Amino acid sequence: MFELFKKKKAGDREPAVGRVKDADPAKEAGLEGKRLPADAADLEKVAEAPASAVGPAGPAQAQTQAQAQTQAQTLAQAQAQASSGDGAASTSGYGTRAAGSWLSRLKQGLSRTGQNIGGLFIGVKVDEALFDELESALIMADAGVEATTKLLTALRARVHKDRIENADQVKAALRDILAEHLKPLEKKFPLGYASPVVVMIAGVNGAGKTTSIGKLAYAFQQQGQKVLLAAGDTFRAAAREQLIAWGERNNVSVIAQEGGDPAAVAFDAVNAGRARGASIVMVDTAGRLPTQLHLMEELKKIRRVIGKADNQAPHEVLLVVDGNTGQNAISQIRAFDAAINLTGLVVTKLDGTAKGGTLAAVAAGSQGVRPIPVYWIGVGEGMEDLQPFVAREFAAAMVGD
Ligand SMILES: Nc1nc2c(ncn2[C@@H]2O[C@H](COP(=O)(O)OP(=O)(O)O)[C@@H](O)[C@H]2O)c(=O)[nH]1
Ligand SMILES: [Mg+2]
Repeated sequence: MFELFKKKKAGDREPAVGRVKDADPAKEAGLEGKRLPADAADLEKVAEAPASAVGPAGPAQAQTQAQAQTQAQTLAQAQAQASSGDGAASTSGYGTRAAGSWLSRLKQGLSRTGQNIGGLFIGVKVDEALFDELESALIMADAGVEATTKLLTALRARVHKDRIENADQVKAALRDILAEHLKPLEKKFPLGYASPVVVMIAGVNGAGKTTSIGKLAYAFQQQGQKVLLAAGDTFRAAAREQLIAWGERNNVSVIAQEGGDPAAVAFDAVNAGRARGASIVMVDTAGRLPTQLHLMEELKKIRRVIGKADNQAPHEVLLVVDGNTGQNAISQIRAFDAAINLTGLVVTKLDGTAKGGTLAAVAAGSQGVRPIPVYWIGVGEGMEDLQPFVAREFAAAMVGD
């Protein structure tokens, strides 16, 4: 049984339940080649079905709604705070919010690393001891051996070539070298090249997948995109409710199913997206650890089944990584990449106590990781707290500038 939720204005949710044909990926083989307009037509019927088709909310459901409501309130507060931020207008194209406030949050978040690295250059001579301390500081910041070695080699060469004798200039050189090093991870998220662009989102529990999808729904709408969401985390009712709440806040539809198969939800969302002329469909998934092999298999299946609804899809496969994860992030990225072939990363919670060096490790291909682009960074819980990754800004925050 499928539910479709479309929120037009506050208090106007229209849940409806109907039967969707051939959407059970347990019959995965049977789905081959079926790109059914009939499916889409059924889904539209579903959307128009009377709300009375929904059973009364049980206690469990009532509870998850209460949780979603609390989250919505927290979010509204965060937004109210965010919108009172100051600074220059954003040049990111992600809304009109002041740029100063999110940049200062990134700096605040990386302040430990910023102080550890930036502090080394105060009132010292440029000598071997400085390079030694810098090496330790980069390792402490989770940059890993490969990136640290590469950065220091480049820095020594530049100090030598440019005959730098002043510690402040060494710091400036390090900032530039770090920015160049991170630059290959900087990539604008492409839009509009498929109808719809299908984006699958994965990651461990609590990384910030659902929140990031909510923020992205907002950002994409700001850019004139028509967004559809798929509640592929069918594992927890609260997760579905959370995505639906984000959908309501953004006035976008959410394809959801009570329990059941996440691949089926994803499949139907792609078809519904095509039928409704959505420009982008984002598929949420349940959190999982790379060591939970059966759950990694499930993720592969979701990817395969999305491909049956549209053989070019998913166009983007994103891993959401908590910026506080440290070195373990590398093994997460490697494992998810091996399973579902990632096209991009979203690094969240960089407003907290993240060290930041992990991105330098990714850029260096540390421990065999592929240098996968970082499309966005999360710097808070509010709607506008997801910003494109800019290597230069990130490098500046890491050296405490
Ligand atoms: N401070 C901060 N919190 C975040 C950020 N992104 C997500 N969160 C919070 O992290 C928690 C888990 O997020 P959620 O989206 O539910 O994670 P999921 O399990 O991966 O879907 C929530 O409390 C979010 O508000 C971020 O960039 N900064
Ligand atoms: Mg979630």
